[in-house]
Amino acid sequence: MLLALAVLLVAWSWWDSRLPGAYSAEEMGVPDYGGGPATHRGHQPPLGAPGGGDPVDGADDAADLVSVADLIASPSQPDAEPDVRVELEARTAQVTPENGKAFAGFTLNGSSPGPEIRARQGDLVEVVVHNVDVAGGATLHWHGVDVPNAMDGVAGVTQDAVAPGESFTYRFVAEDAGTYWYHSHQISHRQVVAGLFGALVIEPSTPSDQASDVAVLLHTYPSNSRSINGTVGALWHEAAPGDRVRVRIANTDNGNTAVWVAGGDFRVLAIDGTDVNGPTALRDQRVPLTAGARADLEVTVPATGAIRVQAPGVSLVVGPAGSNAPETPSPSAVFDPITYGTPTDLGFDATAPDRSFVYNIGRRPGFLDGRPGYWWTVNGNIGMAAPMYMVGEGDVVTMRITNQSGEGHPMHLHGHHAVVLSRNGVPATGSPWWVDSLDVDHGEAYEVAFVADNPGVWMDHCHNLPHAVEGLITHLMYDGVTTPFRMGKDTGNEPE
Ligand SMILES: [Cu+2]
Repeated sequence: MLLALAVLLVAWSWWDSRLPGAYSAEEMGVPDYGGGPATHRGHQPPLGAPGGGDPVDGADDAADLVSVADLIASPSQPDAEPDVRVELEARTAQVTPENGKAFAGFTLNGSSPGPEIRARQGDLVEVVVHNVDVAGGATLHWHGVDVPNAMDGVAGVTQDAVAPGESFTYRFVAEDAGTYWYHSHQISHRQVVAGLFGALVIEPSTPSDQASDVAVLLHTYPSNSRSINGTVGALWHEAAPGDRVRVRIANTDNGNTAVWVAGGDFRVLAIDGTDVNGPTALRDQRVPLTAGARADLEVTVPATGAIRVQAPGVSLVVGPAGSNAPETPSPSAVFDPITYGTPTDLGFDATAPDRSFVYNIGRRPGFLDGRPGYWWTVNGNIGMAAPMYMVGEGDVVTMRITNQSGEGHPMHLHGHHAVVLSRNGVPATGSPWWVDSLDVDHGEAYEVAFVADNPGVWMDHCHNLPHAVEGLITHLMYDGVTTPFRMGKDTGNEPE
């Protein structure tokens, strides 16, 4: 009898976990209002809850809904002339990193990484992606840039994957200076590692204190080639003795890495694209970089020789032509942003949130889309049973992220930057520590806060991309927003 019940329960779990061939991001997850008032959402009732619809008055008011496709840059001037315009051709290719081993992957304009895109703060940026022959389709996501939702590049949520022979035009205003990167958000667990990514730098509108700056992407290709801007080994950036140089570093891998500076002091000027307030000199510390994260380091070229910025297996030598700097092992001391720099105003009151969410990451056996496995959970639930975080525009939101899953997770919220309030109950005391990619280790608990100021449907997921495939995905859903796009095996859209 008990056995029969157990079998029935398992069978029901399996049945209930299966996804339809096409489904909307609006159907994903169980609405969580974070202690605030219920909000409207699109037409789709949650799966398993027929007749869901509008939680406020029980009816859908189509007239009140805004489509994610209409959440664009400069809606009043859709044809405004861009300041920066780039065309990118995505192709399937045999890729050989400089000094590295070949693999079957992808290129953008014939190379991986794709071209570095540079804009100045305030510029209207237009990027046209042409998919020449990437069979599964492709998109571009602007990692860390709080773009309008229609430009977020998430297949099946904010657009359809760009099929071979087709194009898509991204337009956004480069509002926040900083270091970012772009990558495909279609079948991303395969396309990003195999080459569909590049650097995006938004230069400040006011002149910077540094003599020059250089962007470097750390990446491990499928051939196990560990690279810096596509080169295995060391790169060199020319600078004169005494020059202060901003080295913009992005970790484009699925796993954590670290960077350090051999032979001199350095400062951490920015984290995840946001300048640190009052950065002080550091020495002999390694700076951890979780998946997707960026750090801008300021180094000063010595009077003789050069200075070397290192990461495991790769490095950047900064100095005059022909100069060199010794390699050093990774320092044992670890840079901690939670005490670094000087506090300053956040611009909002995080002590009086409109909504407070919890994002507890765990792991347990169960079914994800009918597949048995040992899946990631959010607040104890797998897949569609995980929460959908519901917000209204203007809400001040806090989120407590904990992890008891046995592994660390680089958590990435699209469309917003969150500020770290505390870690393991210890308040942040340094510069406001703004993140879009936050490493939450097993056993850790972070309290973060943000202002819901960018309407749309935004992924909030693990950027160890295979983990996203394994269900570590939720969405932040704004009041009154709807998406016409669909995911699932019948749609060609597979954002993870
Ligand atoms: Cu993860």
